Amino acid sequence: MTGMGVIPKDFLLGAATAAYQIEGAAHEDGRGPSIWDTFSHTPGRTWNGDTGDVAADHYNRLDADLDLMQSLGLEAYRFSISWPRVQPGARGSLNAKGVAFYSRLVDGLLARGIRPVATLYHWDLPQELEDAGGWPARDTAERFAEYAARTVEVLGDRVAMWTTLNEPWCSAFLGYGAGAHAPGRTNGAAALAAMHHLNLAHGLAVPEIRRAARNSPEVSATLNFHVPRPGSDDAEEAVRRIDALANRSFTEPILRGDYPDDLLLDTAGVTDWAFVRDGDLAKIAAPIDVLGVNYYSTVTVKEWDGRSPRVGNDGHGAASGSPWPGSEHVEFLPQPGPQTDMGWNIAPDALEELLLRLARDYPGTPLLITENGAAFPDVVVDGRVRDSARQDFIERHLAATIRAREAGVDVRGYLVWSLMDNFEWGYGYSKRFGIVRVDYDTQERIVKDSGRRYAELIQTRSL
Ligand code: GBH
Repeated sequence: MTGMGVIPKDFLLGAATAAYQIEGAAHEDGRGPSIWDTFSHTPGRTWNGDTGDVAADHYNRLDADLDLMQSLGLEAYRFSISWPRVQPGARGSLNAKGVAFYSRLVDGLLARGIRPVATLYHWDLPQELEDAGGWPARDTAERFAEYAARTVEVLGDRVAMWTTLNEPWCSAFLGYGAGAHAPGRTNGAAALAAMHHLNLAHGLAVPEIRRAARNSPEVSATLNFHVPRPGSDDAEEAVRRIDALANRSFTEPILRGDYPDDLLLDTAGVTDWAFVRDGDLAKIAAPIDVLGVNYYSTVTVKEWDGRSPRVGNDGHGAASGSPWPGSEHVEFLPQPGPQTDMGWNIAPDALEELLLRLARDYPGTPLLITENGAAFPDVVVDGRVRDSARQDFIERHLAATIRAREAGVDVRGYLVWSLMDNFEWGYGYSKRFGIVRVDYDTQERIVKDSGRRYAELIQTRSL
């Protein structure tokens, strides 16, 4: 059956979003400020000065958006909970109005037969915690575990799948190293301390979630994976360095209870690693039930020869720092082949390869694609959004995922990024990832051709 694939009945198909990217309502119902409010309101930090103040106004359009999800036939919906909305100031009891919103969201999903997949942290750190040191400070990990416990206490009777952190690599290395994300700091040692405290936050939260949930939930972390490719004949070392800093910096402590030796060596000139205390690694390695995998593209790397002009250290725009402490000399070459509107190359085979590798390196850990998708400029013709490039992207990556599953990888589902167009962080509203178009003037939603096709895939279960 060449070109045809069957999507198994128990393979979960859904879509994902994140609080700051869609909710808006930045000042409503007692929500406090996060580092992304501060960052996006700082001139020069985001494209066009865009902020998430209004975004897709999802906070005020919840019921209509739930109906939209139902009309697409989604089996699962991955959303994130805004920490500053449910616990403004990051201390003490929860904000009832903030909790009420997520409670309505969860009930609305369950009423429509859609499985809620809740992420506790998708980058919106309460500003008060950043003022006290942010992720480079150990206390932030303790505060996160407490917020997780309190939040699961109120929603854990209905949510069966929890994710601690979304893409801690981005929080640590884009936030504190490159400065391309909030809080916009550019210090390699701080980025590595942030990495460790994010790992610790995850590990401290896992038992809290299990204790507070009362329904034996599936607990996970979501990591973003870089798939580095050699950009020259002698690029093995560059590939190894990027894999260590981007991938094994999180998979090894979380799934094996240790930091890789090569990572320690590569960063020895940047930090003495004194932030790792006795007992931390055992806590970080608290068993999880699922690993969330976010995959977008490969990167092509090589060692800088020290002579020719150095190529930029990745596609993170105007950032003044580096997300690669100790490996700043690695060059990121322009990507061969077709690309999305982000300048990221399109490589579905690399997703299949990544899944096979994770299954081999970390056997016994079920996987879930928690994000995969693409930005393309929309072509709107007579009110219809002709986004065949996005449709093709999704179909090919879903097919790659199914191939990995047929090869024996325990991959449980695929959640497309994103349900709807949204605030694309430093790129503001200039990039559209949705399978549903958002008109930011009217807040009208239009299901794109990719969304129609996705709904059909869910129904027919054939590719
Ligand atoms: C995710 O980040 C986020 O979870 C989500 O909020 C966001 O909207 C979505 O993806 C789309 O960006 O940058 O050239 O080095 C993904 C972040 C994307 C970071 C791929 C690493 C590698 C290519 N990752 N990127 S490059």
